[in-house]
Amino acid sequence: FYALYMRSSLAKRVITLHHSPRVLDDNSTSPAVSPERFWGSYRPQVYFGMKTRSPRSVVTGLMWLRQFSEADVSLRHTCEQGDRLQGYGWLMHDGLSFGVQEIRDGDFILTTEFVKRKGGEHGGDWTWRITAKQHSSAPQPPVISLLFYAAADTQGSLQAHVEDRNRLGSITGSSEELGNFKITFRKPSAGEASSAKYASYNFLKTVTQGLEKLTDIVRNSLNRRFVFSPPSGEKRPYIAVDTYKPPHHHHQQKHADTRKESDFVVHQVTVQTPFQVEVLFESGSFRDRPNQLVGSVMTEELEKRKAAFDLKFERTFGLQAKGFSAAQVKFSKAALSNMLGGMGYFHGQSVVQSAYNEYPLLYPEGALFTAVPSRSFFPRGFLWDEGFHQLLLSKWDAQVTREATAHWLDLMNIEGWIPREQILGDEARSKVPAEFVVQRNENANPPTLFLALQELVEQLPGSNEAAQLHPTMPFLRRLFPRLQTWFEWYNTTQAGPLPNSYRWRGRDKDTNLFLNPKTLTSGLDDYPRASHPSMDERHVDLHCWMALASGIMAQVARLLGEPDAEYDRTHRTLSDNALLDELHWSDHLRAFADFGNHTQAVSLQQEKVYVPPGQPRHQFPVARLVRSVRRAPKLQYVNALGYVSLFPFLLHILTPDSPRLQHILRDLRDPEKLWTPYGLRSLSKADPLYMKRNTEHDAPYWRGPIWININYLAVRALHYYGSTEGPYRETAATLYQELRTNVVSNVYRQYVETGYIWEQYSDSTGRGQGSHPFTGWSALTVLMMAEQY
Ligand code: 6A9
Repeated sequence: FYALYMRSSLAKRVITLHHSPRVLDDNSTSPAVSPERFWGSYRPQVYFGMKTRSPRSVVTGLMWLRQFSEADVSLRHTCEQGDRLQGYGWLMHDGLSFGVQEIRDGDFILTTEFVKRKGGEHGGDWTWRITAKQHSSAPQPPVISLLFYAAADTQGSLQAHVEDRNRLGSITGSSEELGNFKITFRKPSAGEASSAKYASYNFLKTVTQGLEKLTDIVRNSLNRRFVFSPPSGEKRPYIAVDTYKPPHHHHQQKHADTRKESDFVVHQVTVQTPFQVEVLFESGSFRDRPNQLVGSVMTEELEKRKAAFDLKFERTFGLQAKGFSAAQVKFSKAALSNMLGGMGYFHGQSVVQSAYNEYPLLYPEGALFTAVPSRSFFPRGFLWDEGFHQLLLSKWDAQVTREATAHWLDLMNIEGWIPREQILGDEARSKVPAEFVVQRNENANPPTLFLALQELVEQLPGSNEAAQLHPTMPFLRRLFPRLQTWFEWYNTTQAGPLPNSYRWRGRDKDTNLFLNPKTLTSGLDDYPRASHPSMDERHVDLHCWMALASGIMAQVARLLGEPDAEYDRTHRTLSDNALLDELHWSDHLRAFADFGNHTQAVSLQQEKVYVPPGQPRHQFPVARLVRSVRRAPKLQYVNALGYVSLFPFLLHILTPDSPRLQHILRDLRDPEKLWTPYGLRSLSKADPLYMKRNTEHDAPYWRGPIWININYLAVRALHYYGSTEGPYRETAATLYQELRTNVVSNVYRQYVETGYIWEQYSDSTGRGQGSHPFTGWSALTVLMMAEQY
């Protein structure tokens, strides 16, 4: 009985939240406490949409389609790489009150703008303006349908108000957090001052059982029975939403959706380019508004905010002053804006598992305000990405960094664990294949949020008195108990085999199916580690992350007047260059390295399939690739040269006079190893696993391509060693200039050529590759341009 009891109480630990008071008050994101951040473009997964920072927000959004195309109906809604847009993203966004986005879709360009206005008790008003222009000089300007919608999420209600037959003039509604509100759809015009344009109207009023179903509901309701007949032009049938009947729940349907139905209303306007159309949201509690935020008032507001944005951007990053061209500054604004405009507010439960659960469990419900790596492919929170995101955002708006960090730390369980990938809510879940959903509590991810905290601490005023009055201080005070547990969690659960060594848990188990079993938890996925995962491993990157984390723990503790001696001692120990040498320097490789049970004599080969004599070959399974090990592994340093070898340098653990720097700087500058004209490649060109697939289905990822987060750390480290006294100061300073120029020029060039910022860059051509747009850590290019580290 006791054993059983123990087991079930251990099983509950993984879903028991940390006991210290939350960093965020329950109502911290409410319109009463934070009215100016209540509404926002917090739906990064759609091309254009807004919601509030509340658990079950009414959402608003835009879909569109081009009429009279040869091709199939191309309904646009969620950001999809398959849509093959030539480019889209926020060009300006202050993270607070306005944004300007440009979307290039074939022969037309949509500009989507919003402006918010304070007033009342529910987060105020906002107006959207969509401007459509013909892009190329096609014989006829395209006819486009914009589909504006509002959808409730299990609470609140929406009423559709129809004027003249098919035209939905407005939606009124109410919800717990918004009170009463009205959304008005203005008629399109050719431009702000010009008169109305011919347009056709349609609408849909129905219900949905979840926000992830909106696209399908609209798609299934589309009908070609409508006729577009402009006064001076031919009549043509066009596609529009039609009365939609929710599917019947038959008794046979075992897994019929039993979720609550919520109102969903769509307004469709079909009009030929060029045109402009406005939608306004008015909050019922906002009673004394001076005028409506439309037409010239809207234009004026937009102009004001754009000017303020430009001013703040230059004040913050000083790129014009540094001599960057107007086009480069525009690119840089787009990079920052798309990170800000890509911030999401998610709500829901992770699916988690520990060694004590036979089946995965649902984590407690939680909220996450976070930036996302990519609006199309990964529109959700990733733990170690977020530390990099906040390095940039903290320069723009430290409050964003405090709030995002607080949300992340409030997701910690009693053990001190934070799930690495946050897939919260059905909408987020619908984008992730089942096998990637479950998060395991043995698994870490680099504690990069310490980098962001370091930045917040550095921003504190110099005098202790002034510092104590700064808003970062109460934040740190509330954060501290959680930081302590978080640090302790890494320090204990990821401990290595020797004192003061560390080991990533959660490496791939089926060793023989991979050329080198992956280490997703380290963030560097397929970067080569010991060929045979074992308890004897020690990982140099994790060692360095812990040296960094302990140093910042000590710093924060001192600021707060908390005991710092233990953290300080750990920091000194882990930063001790002699210890680092002992644990991780390989004389043979002349590089820092992981240690473990390793052989480099591995390759992928076709599995032998036994076909009995006389039997037809095709009746037997196709041979798959499996690993063949030609020489037995033994305990030794891992012969990989790449990002992991650089960590003692990347995180400034090496003292400026360390002779190891000489080797590192040499490898870094060697084109046969890490150097390329576009940035540092992840794995040496001379490495046996350079650009090798891990399985037949698994292309090289961190085995050659250039990643901007690590290049940012490298540029920052060169800046540090290049401006600190020591024998390698000059070499570092020269390399700093070169590497910075290479990375910045290439990311910029690719943006101009392709319309996107990318997840990684090819080390042979510099071409952007992987998911896009990727304005997570690749947007750190802005900081390299600004030389702010
Ligand atoms: C797979 C696909 C519809 C991989 O940027 C997020 C992470 C990084 O943290 C990590 O370091 N990316 C890097 O190696 C992307 C991970 C995406 C995993 C989800 C599911 C669903 O596609």
